[in-house]
Amino acid sequence: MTTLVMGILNVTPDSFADGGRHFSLEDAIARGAKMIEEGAEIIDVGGESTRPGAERVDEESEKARVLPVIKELVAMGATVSIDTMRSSVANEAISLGAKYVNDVSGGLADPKMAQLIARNKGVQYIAMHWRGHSKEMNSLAKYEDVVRDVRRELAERTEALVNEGIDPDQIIIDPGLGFAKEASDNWALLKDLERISLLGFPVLVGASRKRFLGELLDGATPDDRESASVAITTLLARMGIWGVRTHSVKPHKDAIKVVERWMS
Ligand code: PMM
Repeated sequence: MTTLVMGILNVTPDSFADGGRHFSLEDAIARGAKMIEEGAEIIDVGGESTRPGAERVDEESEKARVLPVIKELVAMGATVSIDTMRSSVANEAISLGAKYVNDVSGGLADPKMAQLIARNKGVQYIAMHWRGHSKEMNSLAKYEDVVRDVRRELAERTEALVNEGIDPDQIIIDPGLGFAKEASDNWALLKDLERISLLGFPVLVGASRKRFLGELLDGATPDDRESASVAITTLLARMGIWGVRTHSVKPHKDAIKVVERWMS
């Protein structure tokens, strides 16, 4: 199965990776349209920055940022994902046609999220490994064995989601690189991702332009982490991962094509 590319459309003024360049509505839509043209299978629209230390955005501002963009992208025929921890935002996004709910908290931030997904069987739910909001997450990066601990916490989370009525088929899991993780934790998770896959759910990975790549590359800026991000996509595609969440689309699509041809 081909690895899917989920293009990131952060509609926030402070997203660490794109410096808020995609903040205006017209710009966001144009950027989304370009990602569709380049072959992104899913466009992930987010209105709240999850950068370490970030303040939470209020619900109304979050809706005002993402909903008009989702409406336009759905009208263009795109498969849209809403990146939110709030069930109220997810609910309106679903009404506008979003087919994925990407919840970095895996349902922990909003107790009503699981019920919403359980009621919407046509929606896929991405449950990421998460231990707490951005303001506190750096202090929560404490593991005995990061792969074992993340795997156990994801297993507990998915079990709780299924107990709330979500179909296992609706669930995609994500190890949550950079979320309550040190650089070494991210590398350990990538190296041993197979153990996370063994939980039996499709796996999405978001490594694109993250800080641990900057650390590896002697302080490279987010834009300068692009080739390293593509290298990670190549390795993930080689292991048959379900999807990658990336800022650029074309270079990642090309990398996946190379892997597919190589393996054919
Ligand atoms: N990372 C960010 C935001 N949302 N969602 C998922 N499922 N996985 C991630 O790794 C993830 C995410 C933060 O990165 P960004 O600010 O570059 O979007």
